[in-house]
Amino acid sequence: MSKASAPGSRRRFLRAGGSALAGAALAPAIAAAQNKTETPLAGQAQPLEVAPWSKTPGEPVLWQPYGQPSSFEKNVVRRSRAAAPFAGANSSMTPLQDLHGIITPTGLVFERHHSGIPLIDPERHRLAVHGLVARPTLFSMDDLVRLPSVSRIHFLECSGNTGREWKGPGTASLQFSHGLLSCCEWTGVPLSVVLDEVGIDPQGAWILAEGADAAGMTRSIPVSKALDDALLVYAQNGERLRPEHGYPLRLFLPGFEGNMSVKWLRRLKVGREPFMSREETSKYTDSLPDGTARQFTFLMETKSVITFPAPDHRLRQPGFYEISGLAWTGRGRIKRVDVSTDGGRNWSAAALQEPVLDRALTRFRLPWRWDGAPAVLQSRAVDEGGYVQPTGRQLVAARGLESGYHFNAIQSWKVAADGVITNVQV
Ligand SMILES: Nc1nc2c(c(=O)[nH]1)N[C@H]1C(S)=C(S)[C@@H](COP(=O)(O)O)O[C@H]1N2
Ligand SMILES: [Mo]
Repeated sequence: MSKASAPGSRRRFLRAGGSALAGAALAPAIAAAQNKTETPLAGQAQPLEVAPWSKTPGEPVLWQPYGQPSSFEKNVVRRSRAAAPFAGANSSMTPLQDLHGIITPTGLVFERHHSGIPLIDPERHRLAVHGLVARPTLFSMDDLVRLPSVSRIHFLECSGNTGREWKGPGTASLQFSHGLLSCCEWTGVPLSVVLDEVGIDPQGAWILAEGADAAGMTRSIPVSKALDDALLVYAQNGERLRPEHGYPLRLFLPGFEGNMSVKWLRRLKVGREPFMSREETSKYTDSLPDGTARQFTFLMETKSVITFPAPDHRLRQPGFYEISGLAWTGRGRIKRVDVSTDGGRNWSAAALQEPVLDRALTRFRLPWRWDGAPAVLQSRAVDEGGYVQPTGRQLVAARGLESGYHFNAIQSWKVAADGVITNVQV
């Protein structure tokens, strides 16, 4: 046996391990422990308790044929603002405060439905492609899944995300302020492949996409986007779409507002002009102070938010914390994220977790020692084109207070001396 198992060696082993692992934060405590025989740290060298779950065999294989999180994680769930007139026309939010890395687990992906979740039989589902095409075609799911496919990791954000922050802090939690946001691996057929199959007329400039839900949601998509990187998606994070995300087929437009990624897709009609549907005239336009509105604001702008610490957390004591958050842009890749702990006076560049993907969430991190004094935490994303995430004041100066969509301002979280965190505007 090795030296580590010799009598009396356990404490030396722990000390060595402790010293090797300790950063500057732990070094003084370890030095103190090494100088005394009985200290709180030396107490940690007592034999491990043998817990009840170590004494009997555990649950059998196939305990849960479809795996579920630990019951100790039962608070990590989507949440919804209640009190919509019809529960089907509502949304639920992703618990960003509890997530790690960049992929959103499918069961925690936010939902936005205009008329509930249709339960569609994939055998009976058809996609009609017609209008200015040489060969109008009805595709079955089997027809589509046979075609050449791709998988891409992209964020999906509702353009109404953070809409309540236009007029100052509107929500008391990260989940409710920024939770209409997710990032998944999407698998499907490039729309360009299907348009090639049907022979799109050179006069075609716009495509109407229609959902099979009771809302019959429709949006006009520029043909340039359709031929570039639009996907007809049937799988998400490795499995077929869930009903709430468009099973069996949805459109997916990387970097564009979530509303255009029409779920339960049943029809694509090619035309010369945009179709001026409800969702691109009375809704999903941005009212300006002079009474006009911006229309067809497809791109989701460069944005970021600190996900830890956030109002959904409370800091128990001063000391070391890792500030962590997410940045994303419909324009391409994130180049830099700056973090401030003093309300924007000083900024430090955060570390970006690789891989930094095109139009995906990017995780950033910055070590922080909280001294126990009030602090205001902010993050500011810069994309590869040099666009800098604006302040709320800059955004309001440019667009006024009538808009509900496309609010991408810097978010401020205030940490009070008691560790309580609130949403503030500075
Ligand atoms: N057919 C249809 N497609 C739809 C919607 C809808 O209600 N019906 N909601 C849209 C909106 S507003 C958003 S933000 C996204 C949400 O996608 P998710 O529920 O998969 O997160 O789907 C879009 N596609
Ligand atoms: Mo949306």
